[in-house]
Amino acid sequence: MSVVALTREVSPAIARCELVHLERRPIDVDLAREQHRVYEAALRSEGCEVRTLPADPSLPDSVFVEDAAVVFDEVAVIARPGAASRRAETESVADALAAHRPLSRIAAPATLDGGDVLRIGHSVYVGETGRTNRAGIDQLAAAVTPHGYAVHPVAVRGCLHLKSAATLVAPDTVLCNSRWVDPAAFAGVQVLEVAHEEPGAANGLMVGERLIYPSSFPRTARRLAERGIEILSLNVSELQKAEGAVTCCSLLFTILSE
Ligand code: CIR
Repeated sequence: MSVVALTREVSPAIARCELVHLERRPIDVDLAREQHRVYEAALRSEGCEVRTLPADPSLPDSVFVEDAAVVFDEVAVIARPGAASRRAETESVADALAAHRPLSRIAAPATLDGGDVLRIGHSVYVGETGRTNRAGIDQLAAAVTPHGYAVHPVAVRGCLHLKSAATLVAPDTVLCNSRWVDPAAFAGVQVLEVAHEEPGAANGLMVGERLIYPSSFPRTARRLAERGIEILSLNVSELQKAEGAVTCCSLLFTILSE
């Protein structure tokens, strides 16, 4: 089964990215590009076929493709990002996905960022955040409930997206910052708490047998390793300055037929 990782090159305008919880700090664009290339290489090393969209100088945040769509086996839901500056990111992502899935689109006044959607099997947890509103959650539910998914709204506080606060780091384990989301929201899985000193540490990307994980959270990385989770540690400092993390730089989906 072939897994595609859809990515997009770092925009030369990334310094003008949206920021909500972080102070603006200078971003080294060349280093960001290099870190992104290493990220893509990690995806390849785990067996993904990486397909990269060209950089777009008019869309500062467009490297964060996760926010533009949510891909299920049955349908790709094209998001409507909560930040107006990011809305034009979705068209090229929709074009890239159209060959692989029927498309369903989130429409105004709804907003939804893919970073707010955490799928665990057929349970779809959706953060209600500054980026994703209740109408966005309802439209996502309308698109995927007919395919057997159950959509659960989740309250999130203190961070950008649900997946800033919780991600799946093993088939049965959610890594979570319980100050930002109540872990009781996730039924039937084990919860591993981030190290207290590392509030931003809850975002890891499971791919193949490993977890792509930022090198900037060593204490939480130790907790993951103690659970037997194998980590591919990456320095993503420049992407983190743009309030990005590791899930947000790719859209992973299985090729069902081509
Ligand atoms: C934003 O504020 O939209 C971007 N600067 C960061 C988006 C990160 N996306 C994600 O974690 N899914």
